[in-house]
This record gives sequence, structure tokens and C-alpha cells, in this order.
Amino acid sequence: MGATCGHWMASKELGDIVLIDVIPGLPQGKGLDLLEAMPIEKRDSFVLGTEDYKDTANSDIVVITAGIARKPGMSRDDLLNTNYKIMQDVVSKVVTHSPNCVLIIVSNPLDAMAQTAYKLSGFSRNRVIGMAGVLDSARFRAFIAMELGVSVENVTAFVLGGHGDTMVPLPRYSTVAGVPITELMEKSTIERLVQRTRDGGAEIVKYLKTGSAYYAPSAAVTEMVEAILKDKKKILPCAAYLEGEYGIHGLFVGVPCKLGSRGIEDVWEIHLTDEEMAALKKSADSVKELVAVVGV
Ligand code: LAC
Repeated sequence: MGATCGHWMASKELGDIVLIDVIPGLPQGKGLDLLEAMPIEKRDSFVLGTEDYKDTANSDIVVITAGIARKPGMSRDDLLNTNYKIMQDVVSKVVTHSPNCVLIIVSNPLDAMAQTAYKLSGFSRNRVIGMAGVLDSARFRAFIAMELGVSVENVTAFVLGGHGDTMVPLPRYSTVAGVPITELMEKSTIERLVQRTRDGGAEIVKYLKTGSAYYAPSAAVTEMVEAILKDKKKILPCAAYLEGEYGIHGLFVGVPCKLGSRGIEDVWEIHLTDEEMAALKKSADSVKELVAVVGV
């Protein structure tokens, strides 16, 4: 997924990119390959692959995708203990070499890994962001567009909560050309698309067998990176450390965030119905259980 992030970002010329991995030669090979595509793509992003964190020094943004991925039948939560250890190692090195960066966490289980990175980095909460809502919303948007036979460009969607089985797609705030989908589709159709969104990651894992999705997740990361580097003040659903917003304290949960040069510059508290709020609380409770296991 890290290499695919690099691919999307270089193709948009978002900046210079360093790919880092622990497998000897792999990041160097991928980095050089991507660099050699730049003349054709007419992009001046410099791409470097390395196993040495020194080469990443003073990065503006660091995207952490490190960790094992799911196999068919596994939930994201099954990755907790292994990825916690990997995250401990990676975060300490990143913080040493890029003390002023914005961290974007992609490793699963997403919200618990974002909380781990936040606690271990000592960064202020605006500088640690979990990627999940943009991906989950993109899946929901793709399914809505296919169902209605309309352009994906017409479709906006909001998915809040943790990046897991309890995620909270919000049909009321999901629209086609500004029209809520609740006006355009039967309830049962919406429920089917919501369920497919919740199972979106597992659907891909089932096909791939040896790993999880990477094109859509890394496109989601790229949208977040672009919003931060260009100080766009873009409203995107991201996992953020909440300190009372939505009645949730001391926990990473997916909520609408304003992304700009300082990272998360604001958390929007949109009005939720009692049912939606209950679903968000339930999702937060499942994140709470995971972070308790690793003690962050
Ligand atoms: C997914 C993984 C990346 O949802 O969590 O595909």
C-alpha cells in the first residue's frame, strides 16, 4: 500500500517521496522504478526508496502503512498485537527523524493504531490522523453511483465511526447532486449498500487471499495528503482523537475533520439522530475495547 500511495502522489506531483521498508532492496527497487516513470508522466517528484530512516529526515507528512494485512476470514482486530509492536518501532524512528511531521496512520486495526501512534509520538492531536473515513465513504460512493447509474462525481457520502464492522455510514448526509439518497432509493436498497460498505475491505481480502486492498486506501491517503500540503481546508471524514466531541473522550473515532497545513484544524460536530448517535457510540466502544488490550 505504501508503494501505491507513492504512485498516486507522484502522479499528482504532490512533493518528493521517500519509500521505506524493512525488506532489503524492495523499497529501493520500487522507488527507482517509480522515479523512472516521472519523465513520461511529466512530473518532477523525486522518489527515493530506502531502508534507512535518516533518508526520511524532516518529512512534512509521514504515512504509516507498516504492519501485517488480513487473510481471508480475519477481522482487522485480529492484527492488533502484531501491528502494535510494529507501530511502536516505526513511530519512535519517525518521531526522531521528522519531529515536526503530520502523521497519517493507515495500519489496522486503524483507530487503535492511530491511538498508539498518538500516545507514543507525543504529538499534539491535530498532527495524528487516521485514514479510514475517506476510504469507507469512497466505497459507499462507488456503490451508490453504480446502483443509480450516475457519475461518481455526483455522489458525496459520509461514513463515520471506527474502521471496522461497526462503522456508521450516514445515508441522510449522502447525496447525489445535492439530493439525499434517502429520496432516491428504497430503504432496503440503501441497507444493502451500507452493508456492502461495511464489508468492503473483507470483500477485497476474499478475492486477493494474500492481502488487503491497496488502490482505494492509498487514493484516500493521497486525498488527505493533498489537502494538508495545499492547505485546502477540506472537510473529510478521518479518525481523530476526540476530547469531548460527540460526547467521546480520549479516543480515536472517525468524524468529519477540516484538513489544512496544520493537519486536523477542526472537528465538525454535525447533528446526528438518536439512532445515528447510538451507532457512533457503539463503534467508539469497540475501539475502546481494542485500545484497552494494548493499553494506549
Ligand atoms: C480496507 C483495509 C485497508 O478496508 O482496512 O481495505
